[in-house]
Amino acid sequence: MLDKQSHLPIYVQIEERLKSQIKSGAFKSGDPVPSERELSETYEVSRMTVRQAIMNLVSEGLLYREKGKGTFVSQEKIEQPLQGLTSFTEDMRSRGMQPDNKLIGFHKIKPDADIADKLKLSETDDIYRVKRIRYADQKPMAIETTYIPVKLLPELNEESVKGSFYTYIQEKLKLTISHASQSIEALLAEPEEAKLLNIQEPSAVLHIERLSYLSNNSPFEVVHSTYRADRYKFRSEISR
Ligand code: 16G
Repeated sequence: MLDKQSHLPIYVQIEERLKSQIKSGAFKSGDPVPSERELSETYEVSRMTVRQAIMNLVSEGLLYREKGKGTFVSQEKIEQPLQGLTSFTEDMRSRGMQPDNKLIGFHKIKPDADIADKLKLSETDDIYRVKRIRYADQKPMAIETTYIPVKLLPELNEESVKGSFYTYIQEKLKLTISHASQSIEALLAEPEEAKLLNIQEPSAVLHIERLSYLSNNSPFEVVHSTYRADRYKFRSEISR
């Protein structure tokens, strides 16, 4: 039962109960949680109090609502370490998930000033712009637009990016990927992104920009990625 004398508000205690039931596996992802009426009867509290707890868990991403159907337990987020320069394919395989790719754009274009600067090119040089949807276990996770200098990887073609781009660089071209810098920012999904990622609007997404280098210090990719914020969280180890 809940502790009505506690300094912890009742709705927070209900949140804690539901969280521990999710953690223990009593409620699994995709399971419906009991209705507001059932919860208010179980805990002998008002429906308003229960609603507050549910709303907080929905905004934390632990639960999601489906119109006319009810409230369900979300899938656990993929926790991505911020150390290590890994590829999407490697990341998904190391979690026992099946990576997949849908190539939705492959063009040779001229870079804008920002991309030219990052790739150490002039605006008259050519770059490839590769747009892919990345899937894990058949679910869309991210949209990636990769800008690659043509003079560095002249033979790149659609086949080279239908599988793992990093495998192509390392195994086919025998080049060494060495380091990268990366930034992450929270945005709202654009309508087209929401459609491709199969998420509702408005939804938060994580926008990541990565600039990666080969071991000879040549920048070989600028990548703009849009990750589903309901499926991803990033972790870094820090010390002092
Ligand atoms: C990751 C990288 C991306 C890289 C891709 C290669 C981030 C934010 N981005 O998605 O920069 O191009 O992996 O993946 O992590 P692939 O080898 O599976 O094609």
